[in-house]
Amino acid sequence: MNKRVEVALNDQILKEASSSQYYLAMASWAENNGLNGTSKFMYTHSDEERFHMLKLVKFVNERGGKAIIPAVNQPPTEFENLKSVFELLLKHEISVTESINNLVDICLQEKDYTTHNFVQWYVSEQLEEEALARTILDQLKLIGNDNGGMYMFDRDLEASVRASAISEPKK
Ligand code: OFO
Repeated sequence: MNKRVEVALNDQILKEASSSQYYLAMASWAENNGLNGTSKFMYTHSDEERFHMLKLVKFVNERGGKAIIPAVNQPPTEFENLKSVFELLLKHEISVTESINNLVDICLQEKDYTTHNFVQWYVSEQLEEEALARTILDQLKLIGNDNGGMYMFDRDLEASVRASAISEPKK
């Protein structure tokens, strides 16, 4: 496997692992603050990021490279409020998108069209994830500081996680 591509894929493994831990920290914070829907959403999201990481690990190894299982930095234990959690999620996803785009660039420069093809799955995934985070933030902006609205939001989020688990059991 092309060395430069291998290094970039390993960097991405670290990013996906860090994303998984970050969202796990958010899930745990939400659970401790009575936000069950948000907590379920974040636990699910954390699992998805772990799956993104595993997909990369397997790809690197199957293509004759060596996947490096990384140590990750400890994520925060406290968050300001519900809105700031989703703002951080969007900010984080935007940085992941940049790194995926960088990976696409490297594949093209190195003429590694197989990896380029593989990475397209991540390009579409990022599109979806950013769009979802923006939709959620728009809803939270409308709710403002209304506690009743916040309660409904959390409940709706729980229902949507349950519904998507039924329609697409694994990602
Ligand atoms: Fe949400 O990031 Fe993975 O790819």
